[in-house]
Amino acid sequence: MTVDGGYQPETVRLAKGVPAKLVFERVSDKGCLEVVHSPELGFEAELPLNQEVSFDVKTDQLGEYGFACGMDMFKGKVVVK
Ligand SMILES: [Cu+2]
Repeated sequence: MTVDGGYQPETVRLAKGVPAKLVFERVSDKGCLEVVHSPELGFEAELPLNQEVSFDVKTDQLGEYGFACGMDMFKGKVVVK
């Protein structure tokens, strides 16, 4: 997804049981989105400008899993269904 003053899209829908990967690319220094983290999905990383950073996502359990910037101001979520 694109990180440009927020997450676009804010919601990502994934199919249960299908291996998936979230790819973030931060394209502007708007906001405070240098770090993305998700305790629920088990990742935390810096997002260098204009560089893709990806995380494998487990899809074996139905549910909604949030991710956010380092200060939890900007949020997005992954929906597994
Ligand atoms: Cu923030």
